[in-house]
Amino acid sequence: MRVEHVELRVIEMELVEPFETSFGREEKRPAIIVSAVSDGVAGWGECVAGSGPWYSYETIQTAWHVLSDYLIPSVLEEDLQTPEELPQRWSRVRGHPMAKAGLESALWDLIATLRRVSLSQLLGGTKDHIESGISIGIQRDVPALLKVIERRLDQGYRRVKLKIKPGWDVEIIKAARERFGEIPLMADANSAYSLKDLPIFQQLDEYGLMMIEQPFSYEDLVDHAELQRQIRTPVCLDESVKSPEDARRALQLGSCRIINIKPGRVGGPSNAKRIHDECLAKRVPVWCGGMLETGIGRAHNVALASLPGFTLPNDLSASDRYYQQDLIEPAFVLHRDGTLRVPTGAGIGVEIVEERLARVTVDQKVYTRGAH
Ligand code: OSB
Ligand code: MG
Repeated sequence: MRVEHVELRVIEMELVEPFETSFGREEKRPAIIVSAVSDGVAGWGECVAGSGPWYSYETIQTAWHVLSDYLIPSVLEEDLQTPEELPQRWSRVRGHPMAKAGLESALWDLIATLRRVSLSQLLGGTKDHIESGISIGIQRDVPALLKVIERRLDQGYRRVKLKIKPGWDVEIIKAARERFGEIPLMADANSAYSLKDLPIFQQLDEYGLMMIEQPFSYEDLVDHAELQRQIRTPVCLDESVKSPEDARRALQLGSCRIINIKPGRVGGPSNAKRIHDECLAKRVPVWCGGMLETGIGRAHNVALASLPGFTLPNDLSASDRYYQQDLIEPAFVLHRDGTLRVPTGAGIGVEIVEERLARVTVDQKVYTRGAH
């Protein structure tokens, strides 16, 4: 495939409600939307780097730089057979998985569209709907949290994930259990604790959580393994798994029993699929995480989550949980059985509403073959 041009757009989307985690509170979600054109057909991707280096070191500006100066020139200069070549081709660029994933995902959509197959089919998906969970941020107080949980359960979400941080942990899990009984419940700490906090995890261990996500440092595998030896609740890694190699090391060390796969965090759909394949072979359950994506990134994640190893509910909620008006049509809606449909049209299978995209665009640049 010969890519003729690539376009980057920085957008800013207003969240329907602020989202607070142990690393901060966000009211707006910036993103870079990537489009790549070949034979007059466009493929679309989304780069999930943040406004600041909080979840990972990548930001909108670092991703823009790496895309503009290294990744885009490489796909404009050299034709490509399949996007699966890209992790190897880009291995000279150390790190920057979110920048890589933004462009690689646009190329997956482009190839699927050119071949007139759905992205789910191209990736090897086997499901026509995926289980939807909800990630609930830190709230003002416990009564406010219980109200949010109740509303989300009424809407049909199949699993509730509560963000925790020191001072907002055992008490809220206890309150949720007392109020809602044996609902599928889990906690996500976004690296807010260390092994010194073992007693907190021993208390949490009494509440039958499906898993505890990323309790310790974003760089750690060893202390997580120690924690997993000390508690029954499965540890799930998010931030600590940035590549297929990290996933292999984490499983070898026993650092977790479940992996949250986010294509942005692991360098793109090819690496995400590799981690899935290895986990499936080793019978390690996986699920697809989210980064408050617009419908473009969400459509990519839904296609990925249609692979057979995604056996746990995903952080893929309906469009209206994030944004008043999504950038795509049709929007993702939660069905009464708590699932999202996997689009069947070519590529990501949703239409980009360019007029809405234009309204949220704050910066834009086109890169053309031979022009740099
Ligand atoms: O840790 O999973 C996380 C959102 C932004 C950054 C990190 C995380 C999250 C979420 C939201 O939990 C998941 C979603 O997109 O629904
Ligand atoms: Mg997480």
